[in-house]
Amino acid sequence: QKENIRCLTTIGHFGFECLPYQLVNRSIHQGFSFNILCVGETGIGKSTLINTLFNTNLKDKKSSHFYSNVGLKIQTYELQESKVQLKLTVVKTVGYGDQINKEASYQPVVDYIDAQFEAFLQEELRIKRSFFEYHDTRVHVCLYFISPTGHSLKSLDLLTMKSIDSKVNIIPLIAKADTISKNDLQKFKSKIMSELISNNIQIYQFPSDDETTVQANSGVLPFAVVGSIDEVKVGKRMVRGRHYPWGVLQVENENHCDFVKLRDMLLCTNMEDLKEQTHFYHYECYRCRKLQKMGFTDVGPDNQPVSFQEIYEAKRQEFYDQCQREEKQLKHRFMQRVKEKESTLKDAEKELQDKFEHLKRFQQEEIIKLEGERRKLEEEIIDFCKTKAASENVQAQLCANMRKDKERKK
Ligand SMILES: Nc1nc2c(ncn2[C@@H]2O[C@H](COP(=O)(O)OP(=O)(O)OP(=O)(O)O)[C@@H](O)[C@H]2O)c(=O)[nH]1
Ligand SMILES: [Mg+2]
Repeated sequence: QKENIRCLTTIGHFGFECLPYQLVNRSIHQGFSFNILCVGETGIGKSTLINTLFNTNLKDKKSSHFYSNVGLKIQTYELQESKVQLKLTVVKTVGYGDQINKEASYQPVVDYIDAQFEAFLQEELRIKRSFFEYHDTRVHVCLYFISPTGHSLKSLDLLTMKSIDSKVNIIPLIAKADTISKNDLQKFKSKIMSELISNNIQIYQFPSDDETTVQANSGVLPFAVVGSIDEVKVGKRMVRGRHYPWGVLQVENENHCDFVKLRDMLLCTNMEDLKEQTHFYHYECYRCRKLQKMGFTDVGPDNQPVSFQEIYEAKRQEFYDQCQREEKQLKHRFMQRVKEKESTLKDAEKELQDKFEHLKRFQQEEIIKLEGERRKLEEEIIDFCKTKAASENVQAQLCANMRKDKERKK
């Protein structure tokens, strides 16, 4: 009887087993975004590596070695691989390590990372949010290019990594790894790792829930990479590599360098984890610090949970009280200054009054003195006139007498 039952095999999926497909379809429709920060000295191979990673030629000019400060070059590209669209933002340092005084070299990098967190926080706090249109520029990964010196990390490397390790997922790379021999490379790798550990620098930790990835990546850090988008002929195949007089270095050959491991880890296996770490760990830390600085907290002084509204109202009251206090202080200070001004003005007025009285007295004395002198002068004039009149009389008398004498003589 059983043999007669017709078995049907289902074509397609039914029920909630379709949920993952919904996510896949929606993600493909929306597209993905990924933001990479490349920190490394001028000419260390940043642009070449990014081109190699995304198998494209993202045109980029070479930087000069003569910038007085470190800057950042930000470029956004729309890439597509089969049906998947990727909005890629690449931020590269310009002039990094070229200054004599390297003290402030890491600051622009720190400021850029913080500014992207701040922009996202501001978007989050807006009343009308537009997360679908918002271009999230938070840095998902920092590729730190280490010079292939074969010795140890430079102090600038340690300083920069230390100041950004709590803000971004750092993946250390040994750039231009084709310039170091295989033996030296292994020693260099262990030296770098021990220096990172002794300086307590946190680098990106691969997710530990996937055993195969953990095993594949163990002992590989820092990735020793070589970049090139040039095609070179090896046997009958064309491969991407660098052609030297003594042979060809194949970029995608795992025996030659760690490029494939880096690409797999960055783009195939851990891109989502890097984004999650950025959002749930680094951004969360920034947000927490920022909100705490603004006075927000989850629990009150009595260790009881407090709501956002309660904090807001308490803050508003605190602000109002502070305003009142400041207004009172200002008024008090103003009154004090008015009093001070009044008393100085009164002093000045008194001084002026005294001066005026003094001058008045002096003037009156002068008037009296002058009056006396005038009277004296008038008396003198009268006396003079009298004397003059008397002398004129005498003179006239004398003239008359002389005339009489003359006439008598005739
Ligand atoms: N040997 C070797 N040379 C490389 C490698 N990657 C890049 N180069 C060469 O190094 C030079 C500089 O490479 P870029 O990719 O322009 O370096 P960059 O860091 O982007 O330089 P700026 O943007 O000017 O700071 C070029 O001549 C590259 O061909 C590498 O892995 N090994
Ligand atoms: Mg470049």
